Amino acid sequence: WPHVEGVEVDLESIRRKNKAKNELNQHGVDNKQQNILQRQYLTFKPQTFVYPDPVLRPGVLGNFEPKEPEPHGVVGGPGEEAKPYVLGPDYKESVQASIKEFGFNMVASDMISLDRSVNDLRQEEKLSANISSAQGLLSNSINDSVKTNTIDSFYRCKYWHYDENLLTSSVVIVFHNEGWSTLMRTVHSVIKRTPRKYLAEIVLIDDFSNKAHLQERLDDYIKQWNGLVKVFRNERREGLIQARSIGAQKAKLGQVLVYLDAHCEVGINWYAPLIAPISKDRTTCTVPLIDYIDGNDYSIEPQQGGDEDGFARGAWDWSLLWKRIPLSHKEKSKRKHKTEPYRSPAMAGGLFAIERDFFFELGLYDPGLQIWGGENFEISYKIWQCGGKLLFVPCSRVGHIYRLQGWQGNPPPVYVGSSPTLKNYVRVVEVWWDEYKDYFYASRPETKALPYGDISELKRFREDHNCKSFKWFMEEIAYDITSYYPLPPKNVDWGEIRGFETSYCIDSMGHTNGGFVELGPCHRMGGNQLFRINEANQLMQYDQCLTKGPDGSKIMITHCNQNEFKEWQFFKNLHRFTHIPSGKCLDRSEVLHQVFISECDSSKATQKWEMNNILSV
Ligand code: UD2
Ligand code: MN
Repeated sequence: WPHVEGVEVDLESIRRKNKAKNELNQHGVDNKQQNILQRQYLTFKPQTFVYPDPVLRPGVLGNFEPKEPEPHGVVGGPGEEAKPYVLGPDYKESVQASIKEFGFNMVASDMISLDRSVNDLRQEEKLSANISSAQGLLSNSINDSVKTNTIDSFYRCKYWHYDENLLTSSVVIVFHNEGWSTLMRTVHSVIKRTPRKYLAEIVLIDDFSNKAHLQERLDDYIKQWNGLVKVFRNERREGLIQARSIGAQKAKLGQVLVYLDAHCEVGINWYAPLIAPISKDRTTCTVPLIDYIDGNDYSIEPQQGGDEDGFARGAWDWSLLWKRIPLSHKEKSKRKHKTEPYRSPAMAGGLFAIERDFFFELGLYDPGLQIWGGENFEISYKIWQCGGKLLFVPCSRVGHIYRLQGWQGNPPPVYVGSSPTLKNYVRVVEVWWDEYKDYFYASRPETKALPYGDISELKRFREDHNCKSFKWFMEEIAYDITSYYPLPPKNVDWGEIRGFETSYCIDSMGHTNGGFVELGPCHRMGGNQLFRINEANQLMQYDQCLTKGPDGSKIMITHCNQNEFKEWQFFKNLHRFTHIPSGKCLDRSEVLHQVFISECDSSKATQKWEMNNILSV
């Protein structure tokens, strides 16, 4: 890895502002102090240390493990030990309002201590048998695999011992208009559960929030930590992706950057297991297991959808939606113990740790990615294809609050233009997917016309760093993704399906999974009027197929995999869609706006259709 100095992200405006004042003085750390810390940082390079691998010592609690239960926020108080905290009906209106504004029940959150205790979700004694009987079993068993299994079922995360000289970290949290107590609980949990000698700083990047509580109140509140927690403010809304790159530049003290969303709670002894693999190999990037914090009652549970141990790997479908897939046999067999880190093709995006210099060497995030989405894949591909590794770490657990339905969201700023997330996806597949990008366009044909900007710098980066091909990546790392998400067939045609020479188009009306499609005025915006017909004879919208409904005639839209509902043929010149199984033709009633199949009759105008590409969405 040749060393590349900090890659230019468009930070001019911020730089101009900050040149005038000394940021560090402003936040309570003077220059001298910073120089000392920087020097320590420079002499504390990973290369100069040999970090021993963690060892599992059955029967002896690992280092950094709390010997006593950690202090409660408010003993027996609301939400302690992550017990569900349910509010009575009196609060209904204020709860609804807070969900709309922040995506979470802030009324409940505000009542829960910022220092609350959490439940320990790490893998531990599976059987209720006590440790001495486990030890008995161990010493009696000669067979190694019995031994391993026994260790695995009796002793889990608590019994790993980590090196005492782990790398230090800057924890970076970017936020835009987040609720107060969920943001501050993130900060509190990090301070409370991270050994102080490893926590260099917590860097908050305020992505141009406009809520009063995130201004002076925040500045005042963090003074209690004497400079350990700092806040930097973007002068315009950058979006979470560039805000994280800015965070990498601002966070100068830690050797590792640990990113968290602004509504997390770190678990017990989260730090050592997450950082140890990076101390061993600086091109390794790690991700904790992300637990599910309920945004209504703040209980914490493991996420659904992993394997029998609750483990999953990160993946995608060919339209670039985030997916989780179980641990493969191959990854399982690479490890001796279930609680060891395992390889994952991709990360979810919000929570991860990466060595600071390594992140700069990777060029941080693509500066052309805007606001939200796709950056998790960009960084995953970049890491794997350019010589790094991405590991999920079962013993490091961090809870994340998922936004509730009813959240008003954060519309992107005007300067970004339309569909920033889709443009991000296009940039990512154009740079990293090589010939596989055709499968993305087959799944999202409308993105082909999106202006995604200049990617020549990124392509040059790929060459200069001898990054491997996507084909290599698909064969070596993401080898089983196609067994969950098969490569999609090519499209024969795509666009809106318009009644021939009319202004009415087939519209899913947002229905899925068994709803009916209807006719609506053509709007040429894609979305619910965007369909595609592929070489497998499927007529699709996103991951849904059209087929005939239970009455045998009305057209239904329902989820399908590659082998289902291969039922349609489009005769472009005849303006006809034929439903192969019934031999009938696609038809419509213009008065009732229904779409159905009926006996083919070439004299019927309502059986004539055209499929028009929509070039600007
Ligand atoms: C997931 C990720 C999130 C990010 C996103 C895709 C997890 C748990 N979460 O969605 O981190 O990778 O996918 O891009 O993996 N924010 C800003 N500026 C903005 C918008 C958001 O600073 O313009 C902040 C926001 O306050 C939060 C973070 O960025 O702290 C992530 O945003 P989110 O929580 O809305 O994303 P999420 O969890 O739905
Ligand atoms: Mn989030």
